[in-house]
Amino acid sequence: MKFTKIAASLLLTAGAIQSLEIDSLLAQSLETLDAQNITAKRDNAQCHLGNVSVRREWGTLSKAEKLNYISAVQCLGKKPALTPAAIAEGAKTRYDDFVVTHIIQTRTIHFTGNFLSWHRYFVWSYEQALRNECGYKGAHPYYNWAKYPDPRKSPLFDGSETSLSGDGVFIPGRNDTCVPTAENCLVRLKPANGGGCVTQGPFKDWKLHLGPVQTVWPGIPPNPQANGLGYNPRCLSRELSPQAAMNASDNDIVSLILGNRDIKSFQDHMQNVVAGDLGLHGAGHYMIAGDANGDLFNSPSDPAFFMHHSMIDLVWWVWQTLDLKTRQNAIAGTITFMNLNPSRDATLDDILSVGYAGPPNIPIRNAMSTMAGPFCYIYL
Ligand SMILES: *[C@@H]1O[C@H](CO)[C@@H](O)[C@H](O)[C@H]1NC(C)=O
Ligand SMILES: *[C@@H]1O[C@H](CO)[C@@H](O)[C@H](O)[C@H]1NC(C)=O
Ligand SMILES: *[C@@H]1O[C@H](CO)[C@@H](O)[C@H](O)[C@H]1NC(C)=O
Ligand SMILES: *[C@@H]1O[C@H](CO)[C@@H](O)[C@H](O)[C@H]1NC(C)=O
Ligand SMILES: [Cu+2]
Repeated sequence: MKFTKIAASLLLTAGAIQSLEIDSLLAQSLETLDAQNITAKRDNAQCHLGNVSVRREWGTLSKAEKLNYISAVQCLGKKPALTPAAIAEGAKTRYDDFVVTHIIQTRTIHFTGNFLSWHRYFVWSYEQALRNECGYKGAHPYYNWAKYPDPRKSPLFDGSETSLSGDGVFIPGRNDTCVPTAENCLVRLKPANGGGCVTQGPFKDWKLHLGPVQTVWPGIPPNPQANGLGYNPRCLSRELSPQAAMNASDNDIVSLILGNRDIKSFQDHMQNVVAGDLGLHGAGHYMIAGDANGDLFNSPSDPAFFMHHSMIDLVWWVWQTLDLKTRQNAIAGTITFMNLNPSRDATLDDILSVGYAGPPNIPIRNAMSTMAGPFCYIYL
């Protein structure tokens, strides 16, 4: 009962624009876990609802919690990289270790059987670095797209001192952005009010060091290396887009969760861009856009990446929890991007690696429950 009550009270104080169906599903997931009093074996200990760490929506964090998170991210952006220059010349900071890992593995972690589990492990690894190396005290927050039809008005992107900075400066006279590519324009995004460098808020001086690899954003100087791992310092650009946010509405989230009973259709609908619809994964990236979020490879260069991917993980967690028996260990898909180079199916024994980002390799099997393996967290 404990968590259901907390959830109910948070929903009332979260500044939500309306009561969302996804919040009811979230509360239902907590109720399920509570009713079963799930106790999972972790690597060295036990995880149960009495001591699980609780990830919350950015808008529900206190000012002190937000500032603590922001300064921890900036701290990672100042510590030296662990990645050797021989692997990535452009890796200058501890933060860059995460970007490099994502760039190197892009073709084997998207549109693959490990997409959800790899990104779960990636966000957790980042959370551990923030906590263990940079003094962050909380659980990793998330950004619930559906709460903010206009991302520019969200507490995460309002440009204030408690945001991850807001929109980029407005660049007039631009073309529409075609997704996924100009040649295959399935979704046409109109220019909004940004497009250029972020010049205000805590991340106004944030620098991208790596990439681009395949950004849809125009006018970005190419990386000195074709693999995007060379040093290419430049500003963080963004274009917060209410149009893209339309494809991550409450209805989109709930339809995905309730309308897809097997993992293959669930993960495909989450990632696939189809005519007129970015899908939840694409919508979350393109509502932030700019150089980084317009680049499948280099997207973690923008710290907002981790807020979006926590929400992706939340959606998977809710989907799993609605039918733990059949969904906890459900896996589908192969080990290559869209299976374009045909390959075998992924299995629970395949290895997840985050490289120099830190934590050891684990089998996918250990990343299927957020309360087992190395993890001990839930969402509220
Ligand atoms: C839930 O499980 C934990 C750990 O096993 C135990 O300490 C606690 O008493 C249980 N709570 C209820 C309500 O059964
Ligand atoms: C949770 O509590 C159990 C005892 O019930 C303890 O063994 C374990 O270390 C705790 N786990 C965490 C993550 O604090
Ligand atoms: C807009 O697109 C056209 C056609 O591809 C191109 O020639 C032009 O340079 C683009 N304009 C800008 C501002 O990017
Ligand atoms: C996706 O967004 C477009 C606007 O770009 C909108 O017309 C369309 O209805 C949306 N589709 C879904 C499924 O949300
Ligand atoms: Cu990714």
